[in-house]
Amino acid sequence: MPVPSSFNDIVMDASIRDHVGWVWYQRSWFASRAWSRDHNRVFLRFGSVHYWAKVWLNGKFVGDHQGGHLPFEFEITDHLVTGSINLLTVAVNNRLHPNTLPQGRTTYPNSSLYPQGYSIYSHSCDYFDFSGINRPVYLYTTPRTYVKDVEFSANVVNQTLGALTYNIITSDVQNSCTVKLLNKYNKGVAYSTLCTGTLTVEDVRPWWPVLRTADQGSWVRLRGSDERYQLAAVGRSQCYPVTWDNHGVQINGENLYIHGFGMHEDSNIRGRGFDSAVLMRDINLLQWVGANAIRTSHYPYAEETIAALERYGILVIVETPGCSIGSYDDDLLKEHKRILEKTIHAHRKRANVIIWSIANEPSNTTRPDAVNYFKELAQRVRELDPSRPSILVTGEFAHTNASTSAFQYVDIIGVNRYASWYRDSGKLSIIQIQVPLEMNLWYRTFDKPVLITEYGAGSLSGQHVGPAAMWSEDYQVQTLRQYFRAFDNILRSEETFFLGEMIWNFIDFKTPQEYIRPGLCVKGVFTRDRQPKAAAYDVRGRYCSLANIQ
Ligand code: GCB
Repeated sequence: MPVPSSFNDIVMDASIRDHVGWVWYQRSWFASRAWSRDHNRVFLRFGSVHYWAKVWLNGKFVGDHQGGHLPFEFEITDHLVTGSINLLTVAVNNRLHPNTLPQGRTTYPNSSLYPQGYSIYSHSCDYFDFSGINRPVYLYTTPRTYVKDVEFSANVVNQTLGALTYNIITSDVQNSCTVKLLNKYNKGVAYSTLCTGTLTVEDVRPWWPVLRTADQGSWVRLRGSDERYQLAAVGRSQCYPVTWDNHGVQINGENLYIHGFGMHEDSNIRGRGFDSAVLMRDINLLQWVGANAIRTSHYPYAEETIAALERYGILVIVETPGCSIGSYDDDLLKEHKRILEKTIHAHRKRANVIIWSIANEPSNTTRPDAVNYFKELAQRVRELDPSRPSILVTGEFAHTNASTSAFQYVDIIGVNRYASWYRDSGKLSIIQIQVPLEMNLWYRTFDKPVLITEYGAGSLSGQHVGPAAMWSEDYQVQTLRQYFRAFDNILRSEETFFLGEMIWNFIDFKTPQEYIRPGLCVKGVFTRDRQPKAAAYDVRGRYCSLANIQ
């Protein structure tokens, strides 16, 4: 199997495409003597393996990891044989359980209509659960003493004076570090010899989502005191203060209006496998259409993706894999907290990460067990990252007016709403009536900003029906136009609470086999091979004018 890639769509074998359980990967390679342990440490890093990975090197167990959308790594210095061939073995199990995120279920029908031992497997979300080693695998070395991590936060004082507070975490205690802050032309702008401190920079320009050119931004480079280790790029820190209140979210004091998409990591053949060409195509489409934000529905995306979006000034709502949670208990809460912590840890340094999404469409959000569950998770976000707001995304049929529901604990209400699709199918005219009413009701109930995180209509690319009817491109165009009018009405009203609009979905994506969809969720504004449908031109008109782009 190629890596990175999902294994499902590579082969002409349905039993592999639909496989649930263990699969084994093996790879051998020659490790240079230059990597010898006298001078270096060697690490093995996985961008993500879906869902549970067990790793051996040369037959010796190295470690395991659970969680299908998060990076993990092991130090393999003591397992590696330099000057020789090494054998890496990775066992991967994609079976989801009621206590994994997302949840899955295996049932055994008690019926003579099925053979003995027959099992039925399903998972909680509607996307195809692509599995395998989905993201890149890296081998890298560090010196024996090395920089393990850098914590930092930045602020702008007095309009143009930047202050970067940092803490360098090293593998062994160090008395001094060489710290140099570079601007985007790689010119040093601040220096220190302390491992913990604050650097100030004159004349900084506050960050704002830009659309068009890639901005390398100001990177921080740090050198360990042994002069041999340089952390290439730790990414741009959160260089701006995000603030929020019950009316909206501000960046550097300026109100933000979000116009973007819910997405999936999904492409033909590779499935969820990371592909830098697909990523660049997506960024080009996001820029062309004028989007300023995406939500990593319904799991955290590759680090490479968030970093590339940062360079191009596209905001990101990072979501945990808590999709359509159907039952709550202490074990699941523990797992959700663990995954939430790892998600925040993986993406917290990116300037474009603006909101943490705790879950998408949980069920029974008024039930005491759910209320308590989300209270704890919202509290955990606040403890881990008080500098960004949290969001919880409602399902289509959540109770708008139950002020004691789980939504009371988060900072922003995310609303998924498919008027004239799942409800009142084919009745386009109700959109303008229902959508403003409901958004208002969410706001009134919770006194918090409301972001429409999903809305849209399915369209089969190339299908045209006049007058517009469901599944045609015409219907998708008409649906979005009705929503745009509804949003404009909300924005014109006296009350300010509407944080923005996110279409479901950016692209058509693969779904499990079922009779309500033709193998794909076709709500994409672009096809799965990343070509515009008719609706894309309307969206471009609106988003570019919202972004003030000609
Ligand atoms: C939703 C879900 C999303 C689905 C979408 C749909 O509410 O959040 O995962 O794909 O509806 O198209 O049904």
